[in-house]
Amino acid sequence: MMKGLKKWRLFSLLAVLTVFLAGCGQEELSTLLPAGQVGRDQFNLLILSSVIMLVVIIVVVTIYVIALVRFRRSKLGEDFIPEQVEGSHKLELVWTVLPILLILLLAVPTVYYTYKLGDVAAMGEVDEDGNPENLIVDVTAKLYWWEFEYPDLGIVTAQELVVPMDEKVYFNLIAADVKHSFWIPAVGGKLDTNVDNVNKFYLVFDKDSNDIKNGDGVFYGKCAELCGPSHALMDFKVKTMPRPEFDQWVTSMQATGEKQIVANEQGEEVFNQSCIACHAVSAVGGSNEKQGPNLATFGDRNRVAGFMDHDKESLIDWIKDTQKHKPGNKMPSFGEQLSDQELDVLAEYLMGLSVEQ
Ligand code: HEC
Ligand SMILES: [Cu+2]
Repeated sequence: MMKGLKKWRLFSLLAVLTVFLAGCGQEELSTLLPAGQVGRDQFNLLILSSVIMLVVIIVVVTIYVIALVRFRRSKLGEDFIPEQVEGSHKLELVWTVLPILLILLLAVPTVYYTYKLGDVAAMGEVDEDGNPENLIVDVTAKLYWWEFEYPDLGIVTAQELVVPMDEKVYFNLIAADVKHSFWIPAVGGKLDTNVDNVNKFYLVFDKDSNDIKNGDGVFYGKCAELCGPSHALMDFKVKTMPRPEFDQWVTSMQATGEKQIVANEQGEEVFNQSCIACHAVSAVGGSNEKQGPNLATFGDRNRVAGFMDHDKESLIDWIKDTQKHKPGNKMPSFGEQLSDQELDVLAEYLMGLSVEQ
């Protein structure tokens, strides 16, 4: 009977663990599968500190259990007085020096990497021709979406960060309204985006996001600072690609400043009436001019509003009732203003905003 019960307990423990651990190790969003040098450095620190803590726990628990078992009153009798060790030099030395060593072992690499990963000295460097050596992205976090501006390339995008692989990409992080936090679990972070000061750091992306099997070809980014009712939906996506492909993407983004191919002219008309006040459809020009995200490459995105499926139905759903999907967000719902036919052509038009072939 006892044996059966024990087996059953073990089984349920394993079952629960399976559910928990199933959440780990997904390439597109796991710190445990780092996809860049920064992520790897952070991961190694994590392992180092976990191992040290584990050793301490094991040693302490072992001593504790030995003491419990060996010095039971029932075993040694009421009058037993154990050996008195007060003032023992040997013991005092052990429990002073060992923790100091452990803390040094933790502190030295932690401080080293904190400075290394925060080193943005190379950020503004230019080559002989005066061209910037490194890619810089200005990130602005807003309730509840992300804007990515490439100041040296003259383009801006939203919700989807596109970066070249195998080089340092430098970030200027700022928030427009309240405090948010920029985090790409598989690649590195997180760093707060504050309202009144710019935080800087760099990341390295060394895996092609195209090769991620179940992540739709993107890494997942998150807001990691509770910022309001839709905080949990404040996601963004990261596309990484080889340098030549990235350069191509930049060129086509820059071309959205000129006349674009319009997939649905009626849709464009509706857009120009109801939406253009808050949304730009050209990636060229500064940020912060409009209240809503830049929609220049909306057709190439992987999500609507950062988290909904990227298809026509979800898009129409979003425009009709934005507040149902993302409570508290700054876009009004249009379900009452626009007819089904208008919504349909509008969605057709937006899905056609594409620079990828
Ligand atoms: C008052 C300003 C405002 C108006 C008008 C407005 N929007 Fe928005 N829109 C926003 C804001 C702000 C967001 C970001 C919402 C969020 O994700 O928190 C947004 C998000 C979106 C998104 C999701 C963007 C993405 O990158 O996934 C789409 C699509 C969109 N709007 C389409 C429209 C359409 C179509 C209209 C016209 C019918 C419209 N918007 C009118 C402010 C506006
Ligand atoms: Cu948040």
